[in-house]
Parts: sequence; structure tokens; C-alpha cells
Amino acid sequence: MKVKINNFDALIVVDMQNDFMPTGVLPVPEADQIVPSINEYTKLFESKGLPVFFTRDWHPENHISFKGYGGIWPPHCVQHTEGAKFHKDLYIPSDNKFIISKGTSQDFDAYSGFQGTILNDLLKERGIKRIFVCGVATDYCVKNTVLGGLNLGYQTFVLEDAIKGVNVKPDDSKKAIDTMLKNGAVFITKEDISA
Ligand code: VGL
Ligand code: ZN
Repeated sequence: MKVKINNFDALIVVDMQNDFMPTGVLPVPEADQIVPSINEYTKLFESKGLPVFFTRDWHPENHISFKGYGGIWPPHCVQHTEGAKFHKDLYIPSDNKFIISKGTSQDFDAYSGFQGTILNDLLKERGIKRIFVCGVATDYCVKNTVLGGLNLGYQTFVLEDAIKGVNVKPDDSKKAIDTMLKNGAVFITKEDISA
């Protein structure tokens, strides 16, 4: 398939934070290996003057998703900690980029970058019609951001060569991919993009 990037496209990079890297507290296997691929996509969008949105988990230290506070996860991506920072090699453009923090209230969790954020408003304001999603984790925040984008009416592409799953159960990522496909997401790689 050939996809030509146009002026109504935006890139969304999901949760490429230290705590989700293989050495982090909530490791997504091989998450660090997609950094170069994500950087290529970011530079492509930047070179066309298109916006890039970086979501991040940004939890208070007593967040509802944490073990001991009603949730299932070890404490992760606590606001202002090293673990919440983006991977050190993740390329962040100096202009036309937006950091979207989610899960910022103690009593509300957000797997989707659209939940409780201004992401949809920022996209709409810019006339964005299509979103291209990459990052981690395939089976949680990537999946929910993609489904959110589809429900909000965006044509949604998943960048297959720039996602990784956590796979709490071994086939979680596979199931997530099936669900995204069923809901209308289109999976592509760099080879499919014609600049
Ligand atoms: C995520 C688990 C908990 C994710 C966030 O970014 O996919 N997963 N919080
Ligand atoms: Zn989280």
C-alpha cells in the first residue's frame, strides 16, 4: 500500500518513557529498539512541517493504577521522576511538537492519549484528519489511543515497525492488533510511505 503524507496528517508517539523501557519498572520488551524507527518518523513529519504529539504517562505517586491503590501496575511514570522522562535518544523537534500528559489525576487512569487531555482539540484546531500512531505499549496505550482516534473520526494508521507490546499474557499484542484492525486501523511500515 502507498500512503502519501499530506497537510492534514499528524504523528502521535505514545509513552516512550524510561519506566517502559527494558530497564524500567514496567518493562516493555525491546521498547528501546524502536527508538531509531520512531525518530525517522518524527523527522519525516518535522521535515513536512507537520505536528508531532508525544503522549506520556504522568501519574501522581498514589495513582489509582498502582498496586496498593487499587490498580495492577507497579508504581511507574511518577510525575517529575527519572522514570517518567522520555528515552534519552528519543528525538523531540524544537517546534510544532506537543507533550500530552495523561493519567495525571490520582483517581483517573488513561490508557488513551485522548482521555482527559486536549489532544483531540489540538488535532481539530489544526484540521488534522489522519493520525499515525507509534510507541508503547501495543496492548495498552497504543491500542486505546488508536481506538480513541478511530471513534473520534480520524483515519488511523498504526506504524507497525515502531510499536512494542508488554504482553502480560503472551498473545495480548496479537489480540490488540486484531481489535485495532477490526475497528478500522490500517497497519503500515516505512516502505508504505511515499514522501
Ligand atoms: C501503559 C500500563 C500502565 C502504557 C501505561 O503506556 O501502555 N501501560 N500505564
Ligand atoms: Zn500508567
